[in-house]
Amino acid sequence: MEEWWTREWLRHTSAILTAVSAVLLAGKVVSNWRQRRLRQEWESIGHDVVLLHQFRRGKYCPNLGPYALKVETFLRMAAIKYKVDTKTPFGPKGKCPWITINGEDVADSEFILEYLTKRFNVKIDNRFGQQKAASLEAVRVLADEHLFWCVVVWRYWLDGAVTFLKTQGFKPLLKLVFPLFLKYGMRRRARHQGIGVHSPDEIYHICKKDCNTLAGFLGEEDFFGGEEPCTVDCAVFGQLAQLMWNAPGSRYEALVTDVYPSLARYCLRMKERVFPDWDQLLDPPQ
Ligand SMILES: N[C@@H](CCC(=O)N[C@@H](CS)C(=O)NCC(=O)O)C(=O)O
Repeated sequence: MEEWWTREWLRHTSAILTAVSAVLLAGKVVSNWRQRRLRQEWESIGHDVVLLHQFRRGKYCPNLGPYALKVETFLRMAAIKYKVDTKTPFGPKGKCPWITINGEDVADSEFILEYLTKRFNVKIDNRFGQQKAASLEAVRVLADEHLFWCVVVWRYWLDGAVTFLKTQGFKPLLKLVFPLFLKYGMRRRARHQGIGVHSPDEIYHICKKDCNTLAGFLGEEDFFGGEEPCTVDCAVFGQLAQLMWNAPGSRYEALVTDVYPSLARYCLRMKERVFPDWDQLLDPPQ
């Protein structure tokens, strides 16, 4: 009886393995070459100019990502020169946004803001004492690490990205794939994070409570930093902007426009102050 691994079988198998290895190698070479080319392009933007890697612009809000909007807001408030790259939105930690500056990459919005504050000696928070700075940090964590989850879980899972897609100019194929891909992925993540075990009404209730806290903290002030915006305003604005502009017609939008209108007025104030060119940044520009 002939062995199952005849010479013929071995020849075929090794040919297949060689072909697969050649394809993988070619893929690696192309990706390395593309990466080198991109790096050269990025380095040509100039010394101390930040390249902000983020998602494409939206129809009503310059960014669908709250953390990218946070970084862009900070860059403007601190008058740091920057350019936007939307070809490579995901960085070394697999998240958006990230930046490249003088050939160095920095990922995570909060690390980015800390890095830039140091590098450019940004003084917008210098007026705060330790106690005020601590309560502002608590507000930031509420916005970045808590409110964020309510909004993304509603956006991608509970609403299946239906409302959200109205705010973006994605190509038809992406519009089809996006909800399928994100809906179940977001459900799994939300369960791991903890918020995903609650009912839609409970998630809305949690979001409302966060908005209530933010409105309470803001009080009669113009900004979370008081008369002038501070670094934490970048984070809060990044998150609230998603409710204000990227949730049209939903009860999540109504949380800022109807239930806590001081938050809507705050969003408009930040927009006017930091993004006078907001309408031109939209896709399509207004
Ligand atoms: N802690 C990060 C969070 C960044 C983040 O979660 N970004 C989202 C977009 S808003 C993302 O990249 N999600 C893709 C993923 O998690 O796979 C920061 O502050 O930058």
